[in-house]
This record gives sequence, structure tokens and C-alpha cells, in this order.
Amino acid sequence: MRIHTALAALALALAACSPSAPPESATTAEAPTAAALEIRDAWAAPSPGGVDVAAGYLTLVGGSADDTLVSASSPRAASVEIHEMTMDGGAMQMRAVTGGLAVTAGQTVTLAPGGMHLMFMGVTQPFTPGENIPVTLTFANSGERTIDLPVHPPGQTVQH
Ligand SMILES: [Cu+2]
Repeated sequence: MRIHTALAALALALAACSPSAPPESATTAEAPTAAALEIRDAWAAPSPGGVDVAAGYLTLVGGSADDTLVSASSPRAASVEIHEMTMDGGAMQMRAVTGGLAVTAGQTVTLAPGGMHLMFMGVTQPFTPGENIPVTLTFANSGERTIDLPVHPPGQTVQH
């Protein structure tokens, strides 16, 4: 009889410890708000006269879902390509990113001097400091985003 009493007491103790029902929040919690892809720190480097290419840079911060920067365009260039730098036999070369630029959820992709960049091809009017270059970025999931790239020399921050 003593053993049965001890077991009953133990069972009561365990029952007291376990919650009688799941917390309210567990059943009414909403899905986290979907975060949008962000475009930060966009700028373009000045281009010297007589050169028909120019480079633009920016930082992409992935949202809740994976995305891909598929293409870019600008009224200031015949075409805009997404370029990456690669080492080829000890020489730095650039080439177009094939298949788009992946922007994984929550990850940051930086386009900066010496690395990936937007390459403006067929530029007829040089990029001069102080002006803004409109660029439309097309993403597989986020659609089109049109932004302005302020033109300034590398290393300078944007003047507000
Ligand atoms: Cu390039």
C-alpha cells in the first residue's frame, strides 16, 4: 500500500508540473511578416569622357525568400550587365554573371569596386559627380525596382 501511495503522489506531482493546455500564443501565433528585399548603398563611379562604359555598385539584402537579380537596365546605357571579377591565369578579368545573381534569403550580396558590379555598356553621356543614374533592377520574385545611383568617386559617401 505504501508503494501505491508513493506512486500516486509522484503522479500528482508530475501532473502539477505539466501545463494543462498549450500556451495560447502557440495556437494563435501569426506567421512572421515577410521581409522585402532591400537595396542599399547604391552609387556609380564617374566615367571619363570618351569611354563608353561605366560601373555601378550596390548592396542587396535578401528578404524572407530567395531571389535572383535577373537583369538591369538604364536609360543612360544601351545595356546594363551584371559583372563579376575572376582570376584568369593571374590576371583579373570580368565577365557577365550567367543565370542571374542569386540573393539568398537573409543574405547580403555586395557589389563593390574590385568585385561584382553593374556594367553600363554603350554610355554616350559620361557619368559626372553629383548626378543620379536611374537603374531598373529586375528580380525573379521581387519584380522591378527602379533606383537612383548617385555618381561620386570611390570612397566618398553620399552627400545628403
Ligand atoms: Cu564590368
